[in-house]
Amino acid sequence: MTCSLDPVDCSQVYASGHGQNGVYTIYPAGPTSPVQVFCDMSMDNGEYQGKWTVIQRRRDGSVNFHRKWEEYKRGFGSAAGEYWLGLETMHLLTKARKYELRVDMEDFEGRKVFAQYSSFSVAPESEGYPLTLGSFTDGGAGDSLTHHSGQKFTTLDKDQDLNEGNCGKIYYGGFWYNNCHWTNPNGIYAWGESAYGVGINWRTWKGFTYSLKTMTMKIRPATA
Ligand SMILES: [Ca+2]
Repeated sequence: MTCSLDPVDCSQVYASGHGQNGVYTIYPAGPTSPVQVFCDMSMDNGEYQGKWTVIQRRRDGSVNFHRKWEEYKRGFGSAAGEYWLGLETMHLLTKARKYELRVDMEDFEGRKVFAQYSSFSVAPESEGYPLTLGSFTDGGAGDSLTHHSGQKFTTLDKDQDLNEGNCGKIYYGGFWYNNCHWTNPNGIYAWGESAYGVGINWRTWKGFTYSLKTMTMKIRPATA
């Protein structure tokens, strides 16, 4: 049996014989730089697809996401729970091959929806780690992320947004803020109804005063 010694993402972890959802080690920057991730190995309609590498996950408020640039660059949290994979790893992955993005979300009444994008890439730090998204497919959530495509990343200590203030300070997160947001995946975990714009918002589904129960951003190699 052959094994992929240094899988760069969950699709390669799966190809090397691991079919269970869980935490695995990937090596997007080479064998000396292991990164822990959560792999979503679930099937789509029973067909083989590339498996999902989770790049961001909120689900219980256990991790503080109001952090500085260096931490958003390197990643933080726990791959078994809430975490941010890190902008540098996202850049390395999406530089090497084409990925698509899916954002899964759930409210406190148990409703689940998603939004999917045909491509997802993050350019180098020297350019501000800007986000580029492909075309949108609706899974009931509506499109709140295209508004952020083309934007650089902003944290409380690095303002690269289009607002006269710092969106990361105003809305307590780090993100590809515009002026400022339609979605705030890295905002405050606020258990439902919450102050305007500061929670884990997705404008086109629950608006700016509802913080979602769960949100997961995950990528896989694009097939088209
Ligand atoms: Ca600004």
